[in-house]
Amino acid sequence: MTNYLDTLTHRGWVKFDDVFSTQLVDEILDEYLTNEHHFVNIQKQKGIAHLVENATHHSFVICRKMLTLLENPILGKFLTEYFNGAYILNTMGVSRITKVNKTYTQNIHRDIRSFSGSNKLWLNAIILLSDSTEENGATWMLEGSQNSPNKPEEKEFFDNAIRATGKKGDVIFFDGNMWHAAGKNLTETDRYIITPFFSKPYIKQQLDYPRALGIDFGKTLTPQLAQVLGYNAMVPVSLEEFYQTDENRFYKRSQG
Ligand SMILES: O=C(O)CCC(=O)C(=O)O
Repeated sequence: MTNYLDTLTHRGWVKFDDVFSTQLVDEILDEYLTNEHHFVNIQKQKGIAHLVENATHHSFVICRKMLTLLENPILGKFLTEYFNGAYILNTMGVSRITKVNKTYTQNIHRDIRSFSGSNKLWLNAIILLSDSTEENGATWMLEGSQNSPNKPEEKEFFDNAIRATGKKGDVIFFDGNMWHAAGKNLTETDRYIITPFFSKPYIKQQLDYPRALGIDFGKTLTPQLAQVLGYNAMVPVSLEEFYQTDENRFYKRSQG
């Protein structure tokens, strides 16, 4: 793992090849496409569908097969080493890059709102559900930009950024401070990715996963998956929930 961590530190990103089988990835994409309308309906009801076209968030709340992706032992070991201990899932969504319309991730951006410098608070991942090439939208990444709080100018970005290409089933990790953008898709075939973003347990999740999935659901999970989904880092909502013996605490001591 040391080599992967070194690459991440020096380049700002690193790729793990062939982590997930084509069969698993295809099953996950099928389940997603069958259920995408649930997300789009809510986006439409709230009047924001045009802002988030081709992107859905917290997709595994409905598409449960996706949870398998969070149980991979190699990625788990890497994440534990990166965070030097406990970590949780902060957010996770699916995005599509098409030839015909724009996805907001194609804008130059970074996903952590407050620059955190070398503090290891947040790590982005991209799981490739499609082969990702320069022609179909592979991510532009400006190596080194993870060390700077300032957004680069468009010219500086596109003159110097590299393309993080890969194959279906590969996983790319990159520093949450890195400025990046999805590319354009010049092909007729849509490109799909899943983006789990991980953080230290004391950073608020973008959706309260333990309550969204249910406390009883947590009891059916492996300890590792329950940890990643935040079941050990919950915030109590009453004094009764707050005053607890150690083993029953909502936010466990192990969470940093
Ligand atoms: O599609 C990509 O390659 C980039 C995705 C991205 O930038 C994001 O989800 O924040």
